[in-house]
Amino acid sequence: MIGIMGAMIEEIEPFLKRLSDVKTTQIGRNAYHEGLYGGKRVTLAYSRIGKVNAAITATALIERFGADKILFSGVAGAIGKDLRIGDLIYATKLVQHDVDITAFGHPIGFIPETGDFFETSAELNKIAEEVALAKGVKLGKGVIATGDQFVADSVKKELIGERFKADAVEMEGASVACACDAFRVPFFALRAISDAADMDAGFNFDAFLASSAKISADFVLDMVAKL
Ligand code: 4EZ
Repeated sequence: MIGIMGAMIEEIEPFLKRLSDVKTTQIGRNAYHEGLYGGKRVTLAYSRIGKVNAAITATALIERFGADKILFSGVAGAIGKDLRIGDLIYATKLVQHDVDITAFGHPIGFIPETGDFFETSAELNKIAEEVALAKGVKLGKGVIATGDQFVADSVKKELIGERFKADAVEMEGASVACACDAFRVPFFALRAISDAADMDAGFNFDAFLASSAKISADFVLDMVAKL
């Protein structure tokens, strides 16, 4: 079964509209929608915002619903200068930019026995490249930095960019990657840019959340058809 998740309802709504035979199960505070897309069994959920919520939902998808891969779809703030609102970027690896145990000599983002960068599935990334080619859409790839902060400050953004060579910033990806790594489940993370993580980020996020979420979801659905 393919697990699909987003953080916010707006990020999964474009999927929900196109699933058939939907059966919704409430587990605690989250709803999980099992359904079919192009004959494939998928389970769809939004976690609510942030690393902890996202790790919980990823774990439930794996442990309660039997997800053997997880595809994350949503929006992100751009760090890379060549990324525009609506552009797609998938993560080659992800890092928690807000983890700090530097007091023990570890670099920011690093956790003993866990590491810092989580790699995504080479196989799923290859399918993404094929879909991009077939659709004729531009698909960026790079490092996505995750933390429990909405970044709306050029100085903070540049710091994250320099420290991790990060191209985009959001609040869930690395925690889902961590859960997938822990359970040995292949992970794919796609985001469409909603803002540039600068002083206009809050305004642009509100303006472009729905349209960028749809761009990301449409792409992931084309991937599902190829899995
Ligand atoms: C978190 N998501 C934003 C949630 C915002 C408002 C109620 C993506 C995102 C993001 N995260 C888009 N732009 C971002 C930015 N500049 N910093 C962090 O995954 C909730």
